[in-house]
Amino acid sequence: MTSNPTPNPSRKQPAPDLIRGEGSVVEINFDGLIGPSHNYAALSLGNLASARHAGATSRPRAAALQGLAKMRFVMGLGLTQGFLLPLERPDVGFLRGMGFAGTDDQVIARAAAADPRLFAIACSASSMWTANAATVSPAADTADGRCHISAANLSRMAHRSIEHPQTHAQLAIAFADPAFAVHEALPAAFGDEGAANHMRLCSRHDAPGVEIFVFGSDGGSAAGGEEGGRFPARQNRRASEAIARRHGLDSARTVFAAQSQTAIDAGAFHNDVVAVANGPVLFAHEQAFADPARLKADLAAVMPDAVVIEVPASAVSLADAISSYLFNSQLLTLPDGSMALVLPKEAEATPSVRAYLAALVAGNGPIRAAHFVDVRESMQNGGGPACMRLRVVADPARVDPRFLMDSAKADRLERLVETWWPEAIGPADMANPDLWGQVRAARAALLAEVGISV
Ligand code: SUG
Repeated sequence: MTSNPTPNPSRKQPAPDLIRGEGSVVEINFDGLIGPSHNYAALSLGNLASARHAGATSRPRAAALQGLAKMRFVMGLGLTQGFLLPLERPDVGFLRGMGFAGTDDQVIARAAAADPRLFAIACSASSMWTANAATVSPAADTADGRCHISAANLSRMAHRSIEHPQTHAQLAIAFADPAFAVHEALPAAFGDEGAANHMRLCSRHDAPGVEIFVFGSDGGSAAGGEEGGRFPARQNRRASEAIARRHGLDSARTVFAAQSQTAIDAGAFHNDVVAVANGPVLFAHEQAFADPARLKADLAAVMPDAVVIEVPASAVSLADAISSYLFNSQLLTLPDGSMALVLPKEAEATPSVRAYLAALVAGNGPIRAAHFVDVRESMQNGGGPACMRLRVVADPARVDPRFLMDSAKADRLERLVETWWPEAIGPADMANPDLWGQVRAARAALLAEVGISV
């Protein structure tokens, strides 16, 4: 873990026309609408929930409705909600690149018959976890006063590495306004998993913050302790540094911290499985970071009013934290200024976590409430509430409104999901051409409903 106290000499004042007046800039949570191909193919090494559900039957319709219910819940707290669309699945362009030819239907049928594992990669609905879509640096942190958004290459897992071209295309539409700068993914040699390994502390969302980049290995070299653990480290230090540079961050307010190998080996494949930040609060497990004392000292130096809530292993073991997804929660500032956690129901069902949370919200700290939501279908693939959202601090008026949610749109999307999404996908269904026809028709109906072609 390091922080570089040298100020960035190229730092300029934010362009005033790009930063809107106080109050119009808010945190918007962009959730991934869960796609009709949601299934349990166990494609993610090191993700224990995904491995545990290998070959289970998924319920895409229930999954998407759970996701929409979570969005409604967050809107009900008085917050602004957005969404991103599921990607084209099966990814016919990817399969063509892998040498399958013919009409789209032929490409799909040939790939399914020739290589079921490769076909599963092309079918994954993994873009639902939008915390991995991109890294976002709000305008208040950047040299040019724009909100910078870098698509993540997700290069460590094959099924995720094919997401970024379509994700970037979507981000470029949603954030086409000059208030934003949308960047392509970094080269694949430098693994980047987006906001799942990035945290931001600030006094308020629209004020300059401290951005914390958490990495698992250096990247870009076979030497130097690369991939020495039980499970792969997905985020590279060099990728994090590149993102900080291209976003024009002030190096005096940027911190790089190593994940602990213990956490990675216990199944914390992303930092957001063991830590979450919001406003001045960092809520983390004591075993999340390689050098927690150094991180705390770095934060204290750059942000004296930072509040670190460190959960000791004696209260919640790393294993309980990871299986319950205590930290993979949305830590939100509500309109009244208080903070609330939106957690998965699995956290409530874990006795050590339930007891910890009861004491936490009863205490005098900044976190005043804990709410539990049912996102079981996503959880079974290792994605909790925090994985399901990408936070963008911006004026909603600058965002393409087609990507913003309201309750009438949520109603329409629920009807659409009930009509088009497959009810279940079991392992035997994967090779069925009818299923893939249904999945493609479902996405087409969604694009028509929201009026986006991407
Ligand atoms: O990359 N699961 C995702 C879960 C991502 C969670 N995101 C965050 N922690 N921010 C992953 O491991 C499972 C898909 C499968 O196995 O078929 C999957 O990709």
